[in-house]
Parts: sequence; C-alpha cells; structure tokens
Amino acid sequence: MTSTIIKNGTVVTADLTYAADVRIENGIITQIGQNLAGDEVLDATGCYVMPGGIDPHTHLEMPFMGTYSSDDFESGTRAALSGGTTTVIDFCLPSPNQSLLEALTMWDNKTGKAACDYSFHMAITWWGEQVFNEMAEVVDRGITSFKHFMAYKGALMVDDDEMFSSFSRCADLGALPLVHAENGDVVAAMTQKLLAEGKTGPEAHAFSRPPEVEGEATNRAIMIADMAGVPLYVVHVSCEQAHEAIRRARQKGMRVWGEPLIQHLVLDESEYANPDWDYAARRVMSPPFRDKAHQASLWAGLQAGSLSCVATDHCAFTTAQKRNGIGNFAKIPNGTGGLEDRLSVLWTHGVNTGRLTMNEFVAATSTNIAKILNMYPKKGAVLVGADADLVVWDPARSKTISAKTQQSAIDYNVFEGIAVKGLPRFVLTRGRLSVVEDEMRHAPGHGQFIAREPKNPVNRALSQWKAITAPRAVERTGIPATGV
Ligand code: DUC
Ligand code: ZN
Ligand code: ZN
Ligand code: ZN
Repeated sequence: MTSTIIKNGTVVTADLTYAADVRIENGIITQIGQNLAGDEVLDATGCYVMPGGIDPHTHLEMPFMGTYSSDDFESGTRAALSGGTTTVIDFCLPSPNQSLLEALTMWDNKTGKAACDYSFHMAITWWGEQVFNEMAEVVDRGITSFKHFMAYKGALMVDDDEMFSSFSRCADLGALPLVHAENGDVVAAMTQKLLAEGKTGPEAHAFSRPPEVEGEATNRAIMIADMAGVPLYVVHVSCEQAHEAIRRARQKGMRVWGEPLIQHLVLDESEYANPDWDYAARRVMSPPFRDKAHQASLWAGLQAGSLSCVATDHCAFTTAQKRNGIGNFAKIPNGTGGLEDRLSVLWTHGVNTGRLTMNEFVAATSTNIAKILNMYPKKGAVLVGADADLVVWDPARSKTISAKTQQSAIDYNVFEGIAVKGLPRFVLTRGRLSVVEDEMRHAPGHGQFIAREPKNPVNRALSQWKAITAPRAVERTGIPATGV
C-alpha cells in the first residue's frame, strides 16, 4: 500500500497545536508522529496541517427565482477545493408538492462531477402527510437535517404551524431543523411598499429586509423549537438582533447554533450604495449586508462561542442573471459566492488580526459543524482513522482576490480586490492531492456522498427541564400533524 507523508508541519486542530508528521494510506489518516517516512512526501515546512474546511451551506445548480445558480457540483467543488474546503453540504430543495425522495434523486443526479465529498440538507418547502412520512426515509438515507424557509412568501416559505409540525417530526427522528430566519410576511409587505414608492434599485433590497425581520424570525424559530423539544441551527445569522436571540437561548440551556457567513463578517451595507447597478445587484443576497455594528456583533459571537460555524450560502449568479431584476429589485436572484475564499478571508480578518486563534478558526470552519451534523471525527478532525481531508495551510502565501483567477463559474467576485495572507499549499480530499498552491489537480467524480446518522439530543430550556427517564424512541409511524 502506498503511503503519503505530510512532513515537517504543525498540526492545528480545534483543540491542539503540535509539531507532527501525518501518514495517509487509502484515503485515511493512519499515523500521526515524529520522523515518519513513506512513498510520497509533501513538505509542510512553515505550514499548518488542518482539517479541510466544511462549508455547511451551499446552493449548487439550484433552481431559484426563475433561474439556476451558476456554480454546479463541478465548478462549485473545484472552487471549494482551491480554497481548502473539502466537504460541502448542499440543500436539496423540493418544489411545492414534490416528493422529497424524488427531489433527492434529482439532487443525486447533479453530483456526478463532484471533486470533494458532499452531503445534503433537505428543505421542507411544503407540509402534508406525504412529507411527514418521507422524512423518515430521508433520515434513513443519511440526511438528518431539515431546512425551513421563514421567508420567500409564496415560494419556499413555511408557516408557523407547518414549522412546528416539522420540528416535532425532527425531534421524533433525531434530526436537526435548520431555519432561514426572516419574517417573510413583513418582507413581502415592505417590498411592495418600496416598489410602490418607486424604489426599485438594488439598494432597496436591503431596506426591504431590515435586521428586525431577522431578529423576530430567529426568536420565533427558537421558541417553536423549544416547544417541539428539538435543537435548532440558524443559518446566515447576519445581525445583532438574531445573534442576541441565539445568545439568550444558549444561556438558558437551549441547544441553538448560529452560523454567520464570511460575507456578512467582512462586507457591509455601503456596498449597496455603489451607483453602479451591476455592482450593487451582484451583492444582493438574503439576509443583506448590514452595517459595521452588526459585523462587530458577529465577530464577538465567534470569539465568545455564541456563534458556531462560518459558512458561505454560496449561491452564485452571473451579472446577466442578476440583470433580470433591472427595474424591480425583488427579481434580482438572491445570492453571492464565497466558497473558494471563505478560509483565506476568515484567516486574514480573523486570525491575522488576533480576533480568532488558529484553533478557533479550525473549530469555526470545520470541526464544530462536523460535530453538529454528526460527521465527526470522519470529517473535521486530524486523528488516526479520520478521512484524510486535509489542508496544508501556508500562512506566508498571499494574493489579492480577483474573479480573473477564480474557479467559480461566475464573472465577478464580491471579495474582488481584498488582499489575503494565508492560503493552501496543498489540499487533500480523502488522501487525494487535489491542489498544489495555484495548480488544480482535482478529479471530477472523486467526491462521495456522506451519509449521516440521526442522534440529536432533546432540546429544552432549563426552565422547562424534566428528567427524561428513558431514551426517546425513534418514532417512525404516527398521526401526521395537520395544519397544512
Ligand atoms: N439567500 C440567498 O441569498 N440565496 C439563496 C437562498 C437564500 O436564502
Ligand atoms: Zn437562506
Ligand atoms: Zn441564503
Ligand atoms: Zn442558503
């Protein structure tokens, strides 16, 4: 059996930093120690050997707002690998009334050229007995997290009764509910008002979804999760109001996790004031970029541990696609890219500034989500037996981010012009050397689906805690909650 040795590096995990060599055989880490020898040697002198990044929030080739996001599993996973991300969790999005299992087959069929491993979250976009029943099968197929959109009224949005029914079902299945927390009714009303006032440009997108709509929905989702007795993961936390709700819930003993995006951490609402329509529209996403006070809140949350994982919500649309919204901001496809720049931007603005330790960086980009989604220690770890998804991180390499050199299929980059210091020297996905500095050596099709086990704990505010005397049975039958 051939072995690869990553030599002379410093291993950095979520809890330890130490000098060691790492042996890889058959895609697995088989030894960590001193003075290891093997067939192929990768020189990590001056570098940190870290678990590859896990992006828990991508939308690859997703049908959305009348079009498809432009990075598919080929370009998307290539972009991920180029920046040191070795696993992506994508959203399977059934259309209203579509079978979850049928949607899953459609998503499976998109992944043939994935170059890194991937998993799915299943979105609950409608509710009924069929969805209730199929959720068990989805869990059996290794998809143990269910996303709920509290926004996109008339399209993806679920009501509170549907959300409570689905959260309760998640509790019974040991699955984890996720929420996109924005009050979709209020967003829809504010959108109509702005358009009626003639405010049709991309800057009005931000006015249509102020922090309050996010704070309200985050609070509501947390309370509904508490009543359903299930943990909750809040995606793209962009503002203090949402962060505050998560912080308070955690302080009460509730298992609630928050995910800021790298975009919200470094880009702010002044981007929408750019008079160039294309420039501003390329930055239209939901939730929108916020002012700097909200950014400070997100950084504080990462430092203090009230926010857990940094993601991208990578949902890339070309300028031509964005132009569908000329004359009506509500028709600009929502989404930005970030998959290939997440690690270098977070390292530059987090570790190099002293806001995050290297270990906190690993926790926020890889290990925490691996634990939350039950992929640990197969993913998110540098341990014997773990998948050799590794990034050999060179803190001295630098570049200026530019669309000209990116892997993503779109024609711009929201981080254009940002200088980063800290980039991969090597990236390995299940032992396969896929990136050597700027050179891509990835293999389309190498990526595998990662099935996950259900095991999420009961969630209760401490104020309501009652001892549970027997483990909760996994309920696979029962009367579907009504409330369609
Ligand atoms: N927000 C976006 O900006 N894009 C995709 C979906 C979402 O919730
Ligand atoms: Zn969302
Ligand atoms: Zn989103
Ligand atoms: Zn999203």
